[in-house]
This record gives sequence, structure tokens and C-alpha cells, in this order.
Amino acid sequence: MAVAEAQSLERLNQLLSRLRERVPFYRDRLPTGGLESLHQLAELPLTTKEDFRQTYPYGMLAVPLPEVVRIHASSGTTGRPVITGYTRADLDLWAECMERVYRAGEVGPGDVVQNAYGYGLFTGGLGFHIGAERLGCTVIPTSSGVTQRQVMLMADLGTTVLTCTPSYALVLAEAIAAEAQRPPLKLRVGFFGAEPWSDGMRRQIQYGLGLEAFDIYGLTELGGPGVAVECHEHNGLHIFEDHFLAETVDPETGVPVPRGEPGELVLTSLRREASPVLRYRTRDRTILTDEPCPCGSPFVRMLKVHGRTDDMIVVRGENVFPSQIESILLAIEGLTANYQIVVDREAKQLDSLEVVVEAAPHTDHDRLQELAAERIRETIGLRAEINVLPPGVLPRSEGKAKRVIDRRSV
Ligand code: DLL
Repeated sequence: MAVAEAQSLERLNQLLSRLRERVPFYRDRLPTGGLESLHQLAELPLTTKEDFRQTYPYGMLAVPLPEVVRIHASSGTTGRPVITGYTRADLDLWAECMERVYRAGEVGPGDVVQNAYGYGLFTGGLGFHIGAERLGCTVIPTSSGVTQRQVMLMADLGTTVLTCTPSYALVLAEAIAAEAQRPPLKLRVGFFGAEPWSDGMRRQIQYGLGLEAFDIYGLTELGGPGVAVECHEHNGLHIFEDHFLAETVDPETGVPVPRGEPGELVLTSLRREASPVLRYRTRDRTILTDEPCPCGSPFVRMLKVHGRTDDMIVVRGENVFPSQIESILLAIEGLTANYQIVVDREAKQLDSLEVVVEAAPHTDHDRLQELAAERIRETIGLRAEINVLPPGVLPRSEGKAKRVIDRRSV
């Protein structure tokens, strides 16, 4: 057995005995005794968001509350929020993972990090904050919003590293482009995540902000950002396998799928003390690949998340992912990443699919409309009404963008 595998197995067995001893939710679900091989992981039960809701607020804690020094939560558009706790050691481990994220972009002491992820219950703000501080960077905790001030500080304080959602990065790029004179910026690297974004969007962000854009992945249930990050190859995100075990399963059946095939990402936290999770169904769709990466990292890669199992929309029997539409739009010169998908259903009529998208200034809207409709029909097999708008009409997001408006469910 490879050293890394033996270490993972040992940590997994420690995790199982902790879960059995300390978390009533897992006690009756887990077999007694340890595993002999990592392959047996697939025989253990999966954990879902619903399980977190059922055990709200403290039912998943594996330590007494006095040992929990921090709590974060994901807002959740419906139902109870998902709660995750951290012991002091958990905060140290999180900071270590986030430090590793920054190192992927060669960030270090001397860098000025402007952190425009929201601070608060959301894990983005404080996660990026503690990692940058631990690394010895100069941190500007702007949180998200107040765009004009962000741009001013970026120029005046010499920001070299920007962290925010990709949609907010675009808002910042627009604000910079709108200045009478482009402010002198020192931006070099950015870490963008918390929502799906395409390579087309990456190009727009890199061009608009003049930096190298890294994709970063994480989720509240696993402790926040710092689960995986891209290397300079920008061809998949390396999962920190010394902290998290990754699998992919068929979203319908929960049965593992082989590496290289699309599936739902399932994650196990190996080292978290307060809120450890076993085989958590993330609902994120990706592909895990063992192909060696030219960067030399031993960690498995997850390809860019191409949507969630629960934001797939079914229109006239076809499965549609917002990220698919985004890639189609951004492959057309003149269209932007400011778009929304509107699905509607009139009585006794087929569902309608409308794509509303802003174009760059001075473009031929009719031509763009035709092109987009044609490409969507060719790629997804659906007739869509395309509405090309001038810049600045659609709502902008300071956090995660809302891409789909499904009027059928109203
Ligand atoms: O979004 C944690 C985070 C903060 C990640 C900052 C990266 C940067 P939640 O609010 O719990 O946590 O949302 C987690 O967001 O299951 C994915 O669906 C989505 N997501 C996160 N990162 C990415 C990414 C944070 N890089 C949910 N690409 C996850 C695509 C992402 N989707």
C-alpha cells in the first residue's frame, strides 16, 4: 500500500471510531471495527444535506459545545441553515488548507490580499482571511459590495491578490472599465469560487482585471473553502486528499462511478474534530481524474464543477445546466457573462426557455441573437428565445449569482 493510502486508511478508521463514539446520528449506521482497505469506503452510508437539517442545530457535533470556538452556516434558500463547528485545532487546519490555496498562486508575504468574499456566517470571508494572515500577507477585509470603494482601495493600497466570487469579479472589472482613466492596478492573482463559472468567464475576468484566475472549491458542510484549488495548469482542481477523501457516485443511485466518468462528488473529512462528515453528497457534478498533472501534484483532480444535481433544469424533457448555456454564450464574441435563464409554462403549452444576455457595446444584437439560438439548438437540442440586451441592464451580484428564474414552480 502506498504511504499516502496507508495514512488515509488510518485517518479514516480513526474518524469512524470517533463518529461511532460521539455522534448519535452515525452510531447505529456504522459497522463495528475498522476497514482493511480504502475500497471498503463505498460500503459505508452516505450523508446528505437532509441529514444536517434533521439534526439541526448541534446533532452532528463530535465534541462538547464548549470545545467549539466558531460556528459557520450556509444560508440555504429553503429550510434550516446547515451548521458547521470548529475547534481551535479545526481553525488551524482550515488556515493551513487556505494557506495552501494561496501558495498555488505563489502568494506570500509582501502580497496585499483584498478579500471581497462576504464576512459573516458564510465561510468565504473568514476562510480566506485566516489563510492570508497565517501566510503573512497584508489583508484588506473589504467583504463584498461597495464597488467604487473596492476599486479605490485596490488602486491606492496596491492590491496584488483579489478574492471574491467570479460574478463579483466581473462587477469589479466593469467598474474599472467604466473609470474615465484606468486606475493603476497591481493585481496579479485572483481566487474565485463558491459558484460554478466557465472558462469563458475566466477569460473575461482575466482580461478585465489583468490577473491569473484560480478556481477554488469548498462547501460549508466540509468546513468551507480550501477543499480543492487549481494549479497553474488550470485543468482541474487538486483535492487536498490528506484532509478529504473524494469519490464520485451516480446521482440517481448513489453507486460509485469509475474515475474519469461524470458523477456527483462525495467527500469525507478525515481530520475535522467538531463537525466531521462521512461520505457527504455534495450534489456537485464533476469528473475525478487520476491522470498525472504536469504540475507534479500527487492529489487527484476534480474537473471544473459543471453544475449541481439540483440546479439542472428539465425543459421539454431535455436536461439543461446553466453552465452549459454559459459556455455556449461566451464562445460567441460580443456576448458577456451577464445572463439569466428564464423558464416558463403557459397553460396547455410547451415549456419556454428564454436566455437573456447582455452584449458588449457596439455589437449587432440581431446577429448575436441568431447565433446564440442556433448554437443552443445544435448543442442542447432546444429552441430558445434569445434576448440580447445592452450592457448594464441585468442585476449584478456581490456574492453568488442567480442564473435561473424558473417561473413554472411559482
Ligand atoms: O461556497 C464555500 C466557498 C467559499 C468556496 C469561497 C469557494 C470560495 P457554500 O455556501 O456552502 O460554501 O456553498 C457550497 O457552492 O456545493 C458548490 O455547489 C458551490 N461551489 C463552491 N465552490 C465552487 C466552485 C462555499 N469553485 C456550494 N465551482 C458547493 C463551482 C462551487 N461551484
